[in-house]
Amino acid sequence: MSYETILVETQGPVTIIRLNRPQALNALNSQVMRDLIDAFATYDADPEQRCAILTGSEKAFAAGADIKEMQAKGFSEMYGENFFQGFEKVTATRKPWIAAVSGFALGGGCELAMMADIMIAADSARFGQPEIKLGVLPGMGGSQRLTRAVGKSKAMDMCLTGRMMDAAEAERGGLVSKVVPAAELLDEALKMAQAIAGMPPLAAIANKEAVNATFETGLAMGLLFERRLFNGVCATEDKSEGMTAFVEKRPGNWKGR
Ligand code: CO8
Repeated sequence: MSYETILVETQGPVTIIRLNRPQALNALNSQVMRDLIDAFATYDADPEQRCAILTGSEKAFAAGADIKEMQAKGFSEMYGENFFQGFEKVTATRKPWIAAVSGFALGGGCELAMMADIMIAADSARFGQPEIKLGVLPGMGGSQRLTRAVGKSKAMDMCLTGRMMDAAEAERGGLVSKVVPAAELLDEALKMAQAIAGMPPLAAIANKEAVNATFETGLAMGLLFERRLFNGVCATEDKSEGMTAFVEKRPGNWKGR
């Protein structure tokens, strides 16, 4: 499948999606959104694919939503079209995916990266929510996801000053899981993706659902949800195989059921 604004390839069980609008530092417009929705849905539906990576170029993961597309839109157009609401479909991806960020991840770019299950940063990465400088505010979840990731004070600092955070600060703040040299970013992301792809697929989905429940529920409901998921995966063949393989001191042979 070929797309206008992204490149997609598979390496074994890993789907690699690369934002590809170099002329605009991968700014996100409606076409990018449509392409990403389709690519993530295709990944999610393919039983051979077990983990995905979303990445950009060395200079930019994505420098934000496309300002030129938004420039002339007032309230009526934004509200009427429910502009960019489709990005919620990307977050509905059930299988795991990693954002591998190099260079600028600003505004909607930072927000898109924060939709990922795991974020890995190149040492060149720069994160920011500079929307205030345009007279607006984050609109793709940044005020919520950044605050949950780094806490109120740093999120306020980022949103109110519009400054950029480098990769080291992003790691200290808990925004990214690790920082690697820029030249090794894709290799490191692939290593992680291959490790995830080697796990029992239903357990991967259940783990993702359980961690994400933290953001949707209180502790008591979250614990109950986790317990029910745990009980549920105990009905899978992969659970029997996983525990038997451990006892027999051999790797598991996953069936995905
Ligand atoms: N939108 C459109 N075009 C962009 C964007 C963008 N966000 N960012 C860069 N570009 C374009 C530039 O216009 C330029 O194009 P051209 O060559 O035609 O002039 C090209 O990319 C290269 O950019 P620069 O020349 O500016 O490159 P520099 O290396 O000098 O600077 C920066 C790089 C610092 C990243 C700079 O480009 C910049 O500040 N970009 C804008 C960053 C920004 O403000 N992002 C937030 C955008 S708003 C947003 O994301 C809101 C999300 C929520 C939407 C929700 C809707 C409901």
